[in-house]
Amino acid sequence: MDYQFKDIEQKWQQFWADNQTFKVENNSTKPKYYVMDMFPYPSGAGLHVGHPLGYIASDIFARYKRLRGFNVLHPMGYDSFGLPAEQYAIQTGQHPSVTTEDNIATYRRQLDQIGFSFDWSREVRTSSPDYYKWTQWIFMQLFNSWYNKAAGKAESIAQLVEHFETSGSKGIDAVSDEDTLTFTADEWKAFAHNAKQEELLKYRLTYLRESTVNWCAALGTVLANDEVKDGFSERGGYPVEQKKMMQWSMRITAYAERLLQGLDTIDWPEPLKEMQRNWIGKSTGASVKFRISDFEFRNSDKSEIENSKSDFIEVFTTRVDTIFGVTFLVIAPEHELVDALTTPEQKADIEAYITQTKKKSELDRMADTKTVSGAFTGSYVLNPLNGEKIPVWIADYVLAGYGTGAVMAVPSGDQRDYLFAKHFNLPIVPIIDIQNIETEADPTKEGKYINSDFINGLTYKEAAAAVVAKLEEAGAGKAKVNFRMRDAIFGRQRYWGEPVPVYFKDGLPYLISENELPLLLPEIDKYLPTESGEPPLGRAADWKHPEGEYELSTMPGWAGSSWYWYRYMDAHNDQEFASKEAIEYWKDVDLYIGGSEHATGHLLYSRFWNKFLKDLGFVVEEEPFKKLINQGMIQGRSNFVYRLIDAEGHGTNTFVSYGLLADYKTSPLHVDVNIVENEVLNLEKFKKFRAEFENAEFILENGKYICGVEVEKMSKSKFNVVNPDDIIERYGADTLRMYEMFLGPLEQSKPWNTNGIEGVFKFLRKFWRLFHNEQWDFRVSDEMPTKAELKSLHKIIRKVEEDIERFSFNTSVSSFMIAVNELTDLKCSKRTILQDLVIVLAPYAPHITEELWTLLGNPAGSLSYAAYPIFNPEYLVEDEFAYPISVNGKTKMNLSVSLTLEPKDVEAFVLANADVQKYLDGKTPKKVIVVKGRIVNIVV
Ligand code: ANZ
Repeated sequence: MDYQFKDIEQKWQQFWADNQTFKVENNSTKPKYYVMDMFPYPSGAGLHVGHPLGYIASDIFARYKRLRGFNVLHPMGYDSFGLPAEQYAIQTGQHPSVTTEDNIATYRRQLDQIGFSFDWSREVRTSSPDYYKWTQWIFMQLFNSWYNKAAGKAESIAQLVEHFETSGSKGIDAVSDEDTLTFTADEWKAFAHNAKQEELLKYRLTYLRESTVNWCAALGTVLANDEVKDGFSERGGYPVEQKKMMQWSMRITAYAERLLQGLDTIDWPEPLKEMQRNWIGKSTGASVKFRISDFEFRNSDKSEIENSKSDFIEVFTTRVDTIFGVTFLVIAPEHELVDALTTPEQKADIEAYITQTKKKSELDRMADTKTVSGAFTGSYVLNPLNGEKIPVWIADYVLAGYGTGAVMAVPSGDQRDYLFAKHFNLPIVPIIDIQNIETEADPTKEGKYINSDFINGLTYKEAAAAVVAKLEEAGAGKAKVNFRMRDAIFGRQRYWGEPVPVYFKDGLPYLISENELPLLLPEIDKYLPTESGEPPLGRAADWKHPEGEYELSTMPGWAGSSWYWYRYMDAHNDQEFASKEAIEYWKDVDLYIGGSEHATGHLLYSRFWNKFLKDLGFVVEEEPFKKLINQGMIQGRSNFVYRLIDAEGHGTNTFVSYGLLADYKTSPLHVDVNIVENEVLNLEKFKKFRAEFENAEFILENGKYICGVEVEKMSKSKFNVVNPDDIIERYGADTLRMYEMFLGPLEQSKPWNTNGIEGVFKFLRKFWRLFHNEQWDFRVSDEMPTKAELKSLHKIIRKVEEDIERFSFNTSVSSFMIAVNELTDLKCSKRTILQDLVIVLAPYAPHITEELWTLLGNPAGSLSYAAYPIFNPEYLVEDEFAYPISVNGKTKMNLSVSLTLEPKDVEAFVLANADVQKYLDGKTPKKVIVVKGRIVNIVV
């Protein structure tokens, strides 16, 4: 029979499902291998051909690893909480769970058609209560933990309380809020219950914090920094403003150093690691306290300064060596001391400036390095080393959330400070002996300090150390490491997410008890905030904890995806998020494939939760994803038609073919790529593409309408979306799989171009033909293979092995084509050759190979667990060599001689050759030089 891909593919997909071919157990004598994909958010649009790219690669790898004798875990699931289903619910009233269900069904149907070897018995859905029960449980563990810096890990709040009860706050070295209290054991015991709870909240790894958030009014929620692009929401493009709100936060900063160190231990793409390093943003420097000068001269309320428990401004600097060049201080407009520092004369200026900065987002503030703006508070501080009086300004280039929200400005050392000083006519004290102060001082230049007291003449390193020592002596500063990363906001004012397992009593949060988990998402009448502006959960009638009010925000999108690889290990466990045995067996993900857009979101949060779970002893590995690959984007390949413009400049209903554009005035228009083949427009289909084209006319070239082409993002609005269903319908899944790999290196972005797919399809048909005679009857022979056949086979065995191990999937495809061409030319139908070839091709084209494998007489379904053929280098040894034969130094011809012959036999063989004789012209050679495997030189 000819290659009937449809029947074959359906048959095997059904077989795999019925027989649970890819179900794995959590134990085996084989070594384990865990291959995971970034699970999809099931959107309404379904999959386009770009989505499966990574899934196909990981599936090839998983299938290959099975053939190599590994016990392979290759699961799939759905990241099914999220905004689009909720937006749809707002528009249509349909419950997001219904939309989600429908979308999952579409995804599943599409995924099944591609022939993935997923163990579907382990499917997870983050929105299902038996999953989010454990997301809530992890939240509870975080709430019940604090970070002990001395121990370098998270410990239980109960341990902290015990310490407070025996030793008070002394000896606690924690990552906590800034404003923790100092107390003795007796004082602690005397604290009221609420005061204790308030204090503990400052230590918990998930805690409430008033923070400036990215508030998107149109979406009715807070967004993470990476969900905001240039002041607009990434989803929907709605404006985002800065707003203060009480929010759940995750103390990810506790793990900053470990998150940084861990990067050196994992096999991830370097650019991705670099993005995480930048995000974490470690800076080594110093904190310096500048005492506030003369505050009795000011009218402002002194008690404010006393209340804030400081009569100094603390700055963070990476250039403490420049302290003698400080001529003013700048604090963020949001700094807590602004009110206290503002003198009555300056009040109007300062207030006007604050109003102005509120309009700018933090991103704008960071991005703008040109505009200079600020206002003087009217107050001064004193330089701790030379006692100089320094004015304090506010300006929006200083960010409230970074360092201490205050900088010592050194106009002779820092570009922004320089521009600021110039603009406001503030003094500039040169401290480094270089000509051009606009060039940032080079800290590696040695012995260049001037006007800098005791550090004049020192090197940069010596200077920094000397200044820190002096500051420490004076109690005015110390060395400090600062991280740019902030604690992560952990809440959304939305419906379709995990409820936070917390209720409030007297304004303080308490966990519900573990046996109340899962805290189910309640039903509500509308998916909108309440009239009083509370999140949608505020609408739920009778949704109340016996002890108090439930938290009304839900968890953010990243909650469920921060631990899902563990759930796959033991997906149906209702006692634990995964059993200890399962975790000890699978340990971590060996290969994780997904998009680079998750570089700082998901991949950072997952590492954080993993480290936390490790600290508590629930998991065994410090890092969750050993190796990670980012697949490139598949771009769309858009097609265009060109509308003729008439003399008045109006569009007509006539379209000009691409090759004739030079002769006409036209305007381009996207046309559905599905009605274009090899750039030729299907005119009939075009007339039906839109009603307005019904009577379209065409100016053709050579009787055809040729479309223009451009590479763009694949998107509905550009009519360039290619659906895998259509490709499968036409060519089958095996062709789709191979073709997606054939497009180019996995990591690279590349345009989808259906033009080359025929070639891949023809290859599979040719492969099928190897096993059949002219009449398409299945026929293989049991004859011994020839050397040439063995050579072809072993070349591909080695090539595919090398390629897959290097994740170079595209290069194998062309090698398969070469192998099949060679074997076709050799008219090879030998069982031993073809059977091994089937195994080697199986990871790429699993359906056609399963069919042939059974036709070869093997038990159905056993191909997935066959053994990958062992490469034998002997078959590749060349046994003949085409010697260049040179006569008196001139190469005359080439002559193939067996490489097993010794030089004197080669000589005899060559001289006996009739053609060589002709060149010798009857003469007897004076000398014959044979270099084995290289050349034969005859001197006459
Ligand atoms: C004095 C100085 C002199 C500085 C000099 C730089 C150059 P990174 O590496 O990013 O940590 N800074 C500190 N806190 C800030 C804030 N909240 N907003 C804006 N800028 C802030 O940079 C740290 C440096 O950035 C610090 O060192 C401080 O300026 C500024 F020649 O202090 B520097």
